[in-house]
Amino acid sequence: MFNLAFSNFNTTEIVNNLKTKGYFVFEQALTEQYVDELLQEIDFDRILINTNDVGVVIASEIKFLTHCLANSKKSYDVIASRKVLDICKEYFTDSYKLTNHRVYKTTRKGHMPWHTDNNLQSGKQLSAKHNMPGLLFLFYLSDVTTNPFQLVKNSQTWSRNYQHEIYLSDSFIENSYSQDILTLPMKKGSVIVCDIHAVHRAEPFKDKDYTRYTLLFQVDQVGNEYVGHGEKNLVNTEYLENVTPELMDYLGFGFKRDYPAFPNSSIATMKLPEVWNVQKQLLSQTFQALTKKLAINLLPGGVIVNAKRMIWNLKLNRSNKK
Ligand SMILES: O=C(O)CCC(=O)C(=O)O
Ligand SMILES: [Fe+2]
Repeated sequence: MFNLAFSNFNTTEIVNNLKTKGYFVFEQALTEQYVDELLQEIDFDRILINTNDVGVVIASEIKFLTHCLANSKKSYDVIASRKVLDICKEYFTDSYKLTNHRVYKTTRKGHMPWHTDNNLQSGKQLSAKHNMPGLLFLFYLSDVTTNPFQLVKNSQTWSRNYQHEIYLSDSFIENSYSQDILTLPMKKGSVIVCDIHAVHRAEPFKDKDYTRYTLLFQVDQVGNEYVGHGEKNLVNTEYLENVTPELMDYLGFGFKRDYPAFPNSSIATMKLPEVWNVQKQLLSQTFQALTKKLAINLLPGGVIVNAKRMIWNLKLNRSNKK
């Protein structure tokens, strides 16, 4: 999973960086092969509509697999890796929890505002900023040349002064902090860890041929006064190999979760070409469903049961002969 250079990189040094500078960056932390295999687990072309599973949804130009702990073993293994847990264990002074996570594919354009991730929510809405310590982990799953993560250096020390703002304006940051902006174009597999109180964004872009893949997750030191803080973690039990109390606490076993999965999606958050694609798929599936319904309605029930029995026996005979 991780390149040796990252696995062997001293955790205390990572944590010192986080504590003193508010961020830590490592190029190509994940191996290329691992990233390729992770992306193969996710079919970004299959969008959830009356599908009885977790999967991909669309919100404007971004496709999300929010519940990657349930649908991508490779994502699970990164999020629950010893290295990540070690960083958290050393960084936080009290129990910490995974509060949200997702893999997403960004295309064409985006204009993310400057913001911090210390958010409290009431239902779907951001309601206030909190003071809990927290870490944002962001892995690039493709070479990021455009739309890179940007961070305002040292902003974790002053962002509290703007707690009443949901976002900070582009002009405010450009006028007051342009010298402090760190822009991070990096290769596939690179990781950025940063204090959730640091002001950051994905640099705005417009390029119809560009695609960026990202794995993001956030860990907060959730105290008892914030019961319900975080999105629910749907975990595929097949992925859990070594269930320790540490892991259970991190994944939030038995801990209440009040926030809806991000993004809040529906047909209305899809772009017209995507809606059109879905219409095409629906048309062919509707046709299939209609033909099946017609056959079922026309044939007596007994005939269908007998046909199924015949098919079953044919298959059985064929496999017995092998
Ligand atoms: O994708 C990125 O570069 C930043 C994402 C981010 O900050 C967020 O989703 O809160
Ligand atoms: Fe963010």
